[in-house]
Order: sequence, then C-alpha cells, then structure tokens
Amino acid sequence: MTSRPRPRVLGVAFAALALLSCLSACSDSTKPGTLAQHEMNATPSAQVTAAPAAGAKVIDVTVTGTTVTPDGGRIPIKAGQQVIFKIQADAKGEVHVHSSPATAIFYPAGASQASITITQPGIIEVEIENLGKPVAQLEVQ
Ligand SMILES: [Cu+2]
Repeated sequence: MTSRPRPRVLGVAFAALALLSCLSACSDSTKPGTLAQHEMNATPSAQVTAAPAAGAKVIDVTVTGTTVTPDGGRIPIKAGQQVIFKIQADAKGEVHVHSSPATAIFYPAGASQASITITQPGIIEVEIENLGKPVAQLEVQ
C-alpha cells in the first residue's frame, strides 16, 4: 500500500448523518470475520441538511469505474474525531472501514455522505469493498 497523496476531486459541500444498523461479515483477508460489523447507509447529499460538525475530518472519496481517489494513503485523525466520508460515485457500492468492529457504509450512485467516529488508536484501513480497492489508512492518534 502506498502513502502517496492524491488530489481530492470533490468540491461539493454537503453535510452529514447516517443511519446505523448492525449485521454481516467482512470478506477481507486482513480481518477475521468473527465480530459483527456495523452497517450504515450513506445519506444522499440532496437529503443532507446539517453542516459538518466543527473539527470534523472530511474525506472526499471519488469512485469512477474501478478508479478510487484517494488511493490508500495515510490520513491522520484524532481518536474520537468525527470523520465524514463525502462520496461521489458512478455506481452504488460499499466503503468498508476496518475498525473494530468493522463498519460497512453502503452508498448510492451519485453524491452521498456518511459519518463515523473511531475511538481506538491505530491504523485503520478503508477500502471500497466491492472493488477491492484501498481508499485510505486512517492513522488514529
Ligand atoms: Cu473490508
């Protein structure tokens, strides 16, 4: 996995909130699929009314075909900091966050966003699960 930074491609501003539920298993080889994972649906941007909380870390994710931006570089965040994924995708898919337990964020085609908070320090991999492509390594401090 490289830590090469890449330009972000999203300029649209929308705000956060996501629905939470639990279920399912991780098909990733780096994580034993023993724990239940959180599942949530990203909120279509048109339905987002609130602005991001002050101090939130916004990560713009663009998925075009099998091309994902960013592409796996380190992104430092603080434990407990709100992380907002702003997703722009040409097809629906799943952002998978290898937190413990893992979090699956199902996003629709188009612009959407979802918010998570990670409280445990460590390196947390984020990938587009259905493409097997890395998005970022969250460096939780
Ligand atoms: Cu995964």
